[in-house]
Amino acid sequence: MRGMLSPSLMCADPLNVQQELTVLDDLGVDYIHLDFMDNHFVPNLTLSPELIKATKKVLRHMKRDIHIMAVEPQQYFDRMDIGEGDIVAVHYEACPDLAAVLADIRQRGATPAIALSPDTEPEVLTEWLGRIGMVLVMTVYPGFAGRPIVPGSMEKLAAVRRLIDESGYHPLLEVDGHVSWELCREMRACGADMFVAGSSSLYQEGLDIGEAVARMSELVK
Ligand code: S6P
Ligand code: MG
Repeated sequence: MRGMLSPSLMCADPLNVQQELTVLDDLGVDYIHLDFMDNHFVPNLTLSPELIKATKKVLRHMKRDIHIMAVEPQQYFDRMDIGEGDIVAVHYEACPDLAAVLADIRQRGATPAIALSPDTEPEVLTEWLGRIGMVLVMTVYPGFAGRPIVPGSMEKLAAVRRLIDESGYHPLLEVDGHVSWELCREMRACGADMFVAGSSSLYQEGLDIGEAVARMSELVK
């Protein structure tokens, strides 16, 4: 399978959200990465549930890749209008009843996913791989764009890849955090399928978005 891009909307121009979405959609990008934060699980706030819901009005082909960095993530599902076609990642560390949260996402017709913060061991995934459509590995500490990669992240990505391959299940593997021009190829070699592209790549100032998408797609193909 070719590597897929998931540009991070929190890194795009906040005054031109609709245009940013339309341009990416027209370029044939597979996913748009939508970060939600609650200022508790992480010390920041980003896209609102209402903005995440509103993206549905303009997206035609591009799918929503929703990353919820919040405790009790279920409380936001209605407000984000989660449904068919969405991938919804909740944090392993934030869900005491993970089975119920994943079942809720699936029941809405969306694809459940588990996100792992940098300090969480890959092995916690073992019992869940048959119940999810994607694993999101964070290679920076969650909460902000523009952070440095956490040492050991490549090894962790490769370890999650092995775990998935040995499980007999086929969830996608997404990498989120400092997916730079320099590192995205190595992340691909470690087994990532989906690449969250933010301030380390697509959203660097002065780049033509069409050229940047083409260049990154080629690097992770
Ligand atoms: C961070 C969030 C990420 C960022 C992404 C930004 O907590 O989950 O999705 O948007 O990491 O990309 P970069 O290249 O600035 O790290
Ligand atoms: Mg994210």
